[in-house]
Amino acid sequence: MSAELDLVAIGEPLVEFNQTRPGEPAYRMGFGGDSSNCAIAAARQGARVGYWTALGADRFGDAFLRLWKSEGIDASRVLRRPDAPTGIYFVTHDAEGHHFSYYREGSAASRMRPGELPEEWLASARLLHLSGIGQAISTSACDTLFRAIEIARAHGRLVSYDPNYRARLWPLPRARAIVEATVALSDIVLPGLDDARALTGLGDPDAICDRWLGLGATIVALTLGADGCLVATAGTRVRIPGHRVEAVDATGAGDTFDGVFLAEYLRTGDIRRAAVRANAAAALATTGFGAVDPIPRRDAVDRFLREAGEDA
Ligand code: KDG
Repeated sequence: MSAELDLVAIGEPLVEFNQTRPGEPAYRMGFGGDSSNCAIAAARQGARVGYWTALGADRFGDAFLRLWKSEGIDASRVLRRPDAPTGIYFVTHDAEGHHFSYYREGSAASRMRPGELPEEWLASARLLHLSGIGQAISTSACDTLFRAIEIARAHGRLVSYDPNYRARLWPLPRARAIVEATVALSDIVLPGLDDARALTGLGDPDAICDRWLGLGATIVALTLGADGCLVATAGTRVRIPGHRVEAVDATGAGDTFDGVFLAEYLRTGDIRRAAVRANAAAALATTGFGAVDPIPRRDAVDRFLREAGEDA
């Protein structure tokens, strides 16, 4: 079967209400959900992207379908449920950073089941992307994502995984066990440093990469916040320093890194180029509020890199 899509992502999209100023009771509506953010970031780089989930048969679900259509993302297999809502979350900001409050229990996506997966459509993509959040929202969602991995691997497709640890969604021992099992089935692992530290109990970025490469991943692309990223394979270490930007909201920056890294890696097969672009895009994503609006397009990343004197 020839690949029709570069990448498909699976998970839970959530409508976002992002506080406009710390301490003020005003929230701006937008879109979020790590796997959807990643899909949009890849599409904005020019990749052919698909997204699969289940949405409520509600207005927020309609809004997501309009969003993906406007981004050129194939959402043709997304399910709608009349008996369960699309999930939402609020982001509040204070001196310690940003904080999430979720309203997602029993959501349409959390009720996904393995038998609902569009198997042929999934198998037609070069790469499957999923995250630890998608696994944490329910047992049936976790089973569905493992089944999706099985399908992708059976068709010789790549699997990428962002562990995206959310302590409020599942206990650490369970998260550790599931994340380790998933890393062992993944080609590309894209963790953030804080999550990776919590999940491995290790502090040093190189040691974290060694641990996850040792489990079976081929590429570990570890984001280091303002310090950039470290990308590791069995024989290589690529370190890209962070960019100084006027950061106002880090929501979705890691997802942007994932989508841009994957799009560029699938386009060129070059982990350094992928890391340079993803690192720049993630920095740009922190300069605006919300998860989706500030995700940069290809030309914005080109311009930013030119101005920074970097070539990618
Ligand atoms: O990375 C940003 C995401 O965390 C946000 O969009 C919400 O995916 C989300 C989640 O489930 O926490």
